[in-house]
Amino acid sequence: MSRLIVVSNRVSPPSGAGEESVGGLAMALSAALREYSGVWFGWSGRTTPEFTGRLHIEKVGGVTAATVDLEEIDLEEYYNGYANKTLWPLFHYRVDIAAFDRAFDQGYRRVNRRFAETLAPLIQPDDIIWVHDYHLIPLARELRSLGVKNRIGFFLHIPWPAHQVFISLPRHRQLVESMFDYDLVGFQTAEYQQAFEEYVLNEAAGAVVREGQLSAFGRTLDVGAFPIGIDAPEFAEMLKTGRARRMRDLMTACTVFRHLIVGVDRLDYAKGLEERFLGFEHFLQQNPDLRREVLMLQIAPASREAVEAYQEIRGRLDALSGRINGEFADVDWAPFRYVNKTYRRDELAGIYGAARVGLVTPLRDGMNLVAKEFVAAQNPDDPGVLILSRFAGAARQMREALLVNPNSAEEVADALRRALNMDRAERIRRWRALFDNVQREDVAAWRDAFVRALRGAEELRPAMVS
Ligand code: GDG
Repeated sequence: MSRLIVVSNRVSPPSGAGEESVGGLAMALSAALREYSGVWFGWSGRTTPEFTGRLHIEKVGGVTAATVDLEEIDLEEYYNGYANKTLWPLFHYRVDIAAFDRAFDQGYRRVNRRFAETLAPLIQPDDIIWVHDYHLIPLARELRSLGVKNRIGFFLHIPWPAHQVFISLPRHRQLVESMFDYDLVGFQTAEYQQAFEEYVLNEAAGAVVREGQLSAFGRTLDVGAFPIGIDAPEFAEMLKTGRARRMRDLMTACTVFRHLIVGVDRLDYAKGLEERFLGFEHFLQQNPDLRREVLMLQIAPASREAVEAYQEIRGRLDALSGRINGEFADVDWAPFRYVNKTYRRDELAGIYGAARVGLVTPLRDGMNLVAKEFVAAQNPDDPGVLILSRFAGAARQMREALLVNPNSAEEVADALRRALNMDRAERIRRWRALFDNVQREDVAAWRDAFVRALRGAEELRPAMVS
């Protein structure tokens, strides 16, 4: 029986609800691999003075983790450089802050080659390989050059940008050409898939062979939309834990007579935190009658602190949150709590459960799992309201949320007012539809659909590790 080999930049095997690894990809892959015994390959998180290619193999929670150390310069040029200073901003429409540096490009290719060289000896003839995210786009090309013939799939967790934005990337054609070494490329939404197809047709003289199959560069490639979800059964179990309940009760107690508005995001400019804070400020200005009835809690654990754009946004958010409280707080009351701590997942579940409004307003987001976690945590008899950005991939599935343009403080403020005034019947009706979707299109459905498509028509069976 064939094994599933998952490859991503970082490897963080499942370790339960207390796990503090922040980020959608880590959450989704831990959940997917928890069911599926498989091999998870990637960077160990450690650096060594010289690259050795030595593998560290560890078995954690039913998953074999195979990791490799990188050099400091790799981290600078590949991870902090090409991945997070070039591709991440560009794919989130921030061409203005994307860095185009030849050294980053070279580092990116070098690390992809190093990954391929370390991984190739582990691969058995009928394994299937599933590569994740923008850090590793050229990995299949490197594996093929080493003679790997296995089926290899790629899933992009972030948006695929519109044609005009994508072509701002120097050597964009080379990057897309390398994608044609995969058998299957998956996107979060049909919109991103279409943007990719548009590029292939217009810039690479490609053609649509049939729906979901493209040809270009003398090869054919299957493409599809596979919207990622949360681990719905695990989340439901987590809500029943003592910690989740205690956190919900604590939050309910400290917001007595007030409604909790909650946001939870990695501290990232793509998450629209500044715009969200301004939207909340506008809401307070426009709604003196509701001011004392709300408390907004924004949890934003720091991320990618080595990248300057992340240090800058942190400073701006500190100033803005201080200004909002300075403007509106009273001796016995403050409207805003902004915390940079990382919480346990079960505690987050409790916090979502106590909230009347989930405010999820990224400027661009591949999917956004927080929106789905918020919905999963609601009390069916008295659910909260989800306010969701139109520019999150999740907006495609979550039509019953209050959809907003995150750039507009007015729209955010109006949606907040509407959510707070929404009667229980409408809240239940909207939540029911959202919840059904979160349950149905969960992480297991995502994994199975992708693996099935990658295997072709072959029956899906859990992979075994020898
Ligand atoms: C990428 C794409 C796509 C947040 N704070 C804490 C914490 N988190 C967890 C959340 C959620 C995850 O991190 C964030 O997931 P998102 O999906 O919102 O965003 P990205 O990290 O940007 O993920 C995204 C995703 O990949 C999956 O494909 O949806 O569009 O950008 O699970 O709960 N977790 C803990 N403590 C925190 O303080 N433990």
